[in-house]
Amino acid sequence: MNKPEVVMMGLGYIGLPTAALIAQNNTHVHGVDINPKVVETINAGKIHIIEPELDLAVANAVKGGFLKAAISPKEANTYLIVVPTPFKGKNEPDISFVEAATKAVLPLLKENDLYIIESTSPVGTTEKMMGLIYSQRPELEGKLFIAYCPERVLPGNVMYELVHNDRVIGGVNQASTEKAVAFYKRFIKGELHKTNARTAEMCKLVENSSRDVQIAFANELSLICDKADINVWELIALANKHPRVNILQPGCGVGGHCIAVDPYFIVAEYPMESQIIGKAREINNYKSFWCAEKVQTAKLQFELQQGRKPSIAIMGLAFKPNIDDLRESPAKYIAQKVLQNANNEEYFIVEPNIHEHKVFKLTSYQDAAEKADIIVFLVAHKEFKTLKLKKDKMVLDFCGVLND
Ligand code: SAJ
Repeated sequence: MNKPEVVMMGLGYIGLPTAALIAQNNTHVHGVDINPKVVETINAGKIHIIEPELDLAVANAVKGGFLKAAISPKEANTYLIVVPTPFKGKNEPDISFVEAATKAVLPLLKENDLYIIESTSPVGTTEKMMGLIYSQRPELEGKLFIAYCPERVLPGNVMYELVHNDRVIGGVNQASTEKAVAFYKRFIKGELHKTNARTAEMCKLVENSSRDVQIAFANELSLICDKADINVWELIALANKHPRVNILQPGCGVGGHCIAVDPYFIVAEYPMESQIIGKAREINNYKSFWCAEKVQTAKLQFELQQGRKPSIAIMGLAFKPNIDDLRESPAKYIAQKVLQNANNEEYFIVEPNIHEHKVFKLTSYQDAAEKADIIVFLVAHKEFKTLKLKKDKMVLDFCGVLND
């Protein structure tokens, strides 16, 4: 391949689709991942993650010679940092991957290069990385373009949203913002909104915190309604008939690698000020614990009433409906907790979007619903909506799958 124009540091859930999108536009991309297996898979034109339409985009990009993966970067004009930012210790953001990726490209940087961070990052990270770059390469001070541009795509709809979503782009100075906007304009149809790096960083955190807070409100209502003997799904549907009310749906907790994580980036930095954001995290975590406790209570109730142990179906393990992603999944947490409390009952674990799991023995949703005495709906997968449940079943619907 010719000298690449773009280096993509990180070929995960966001890096790989973004690399494929850029490459589709006949731009040479050198993708970097520390995992040699990932590199090998991509260079074979295949993918290591599940995302609709990504397989074809990567296959075409590799076949056309516009995307090549490697374990280390090369000289280019634009460097994108798209690596994970997990948390460590007591919910403190860990930017060591961003730092490592920056250090890896540092020796390759030259005047007029564009360096962009897309990874979700605590406020101030872009300025911090700028400090790191200029401390090692003082001759480049003021001669690079440095910006932050968070991704906003929804897993399951990434290839569409990457192109069509609006983006927020914040440079460390005006020239950097303009340069980054010009870069994204080549690939993105959504509007590109200009700001500074700190605002762009906070914007990403706020978007996901806002959703977390709204879901916490719905989850709090579900706890109240359980005590008040009111159907929370009906209640929310009715309240949402008001022209200015739009309550989200309660569930068995909040999962995934974004919404359940990003609010901590604000709380860790501004603990005194972020009361609602912190409390929302607590409520959403508590909701999963509460669901597991409810299963325990139902088990005991069944045993008291029927004089025998129930069989129990746990319906769904994914972190949200109709996907196969089990990472940070509240449903998986609840299944584990319920199994830890098992006392010789029979369990059927169901996840229609995966064929096998190394911990859970999976049962088909039809069999589980047919055989179990207690049916616990954790995820509103579309398959579950087709079930015709017998009248004698004890049903715990934590995700409103029966209320659609
Ligand atoms: N959930 C509810 N009730 C709802 C909606 C969602 O309980 O009414 C739960 C889901 O079941 C799931 C969790 O919330 O466990 C998160 O699901 P999600 O669909 O809200 O979001 P994610 O994590 O798949 O993707 C989010 C998106 N952010 C926003 O909608 C603000 C996406 O646009 C981001 O790009 C992504 O996080 C990210 O990477 O940050």
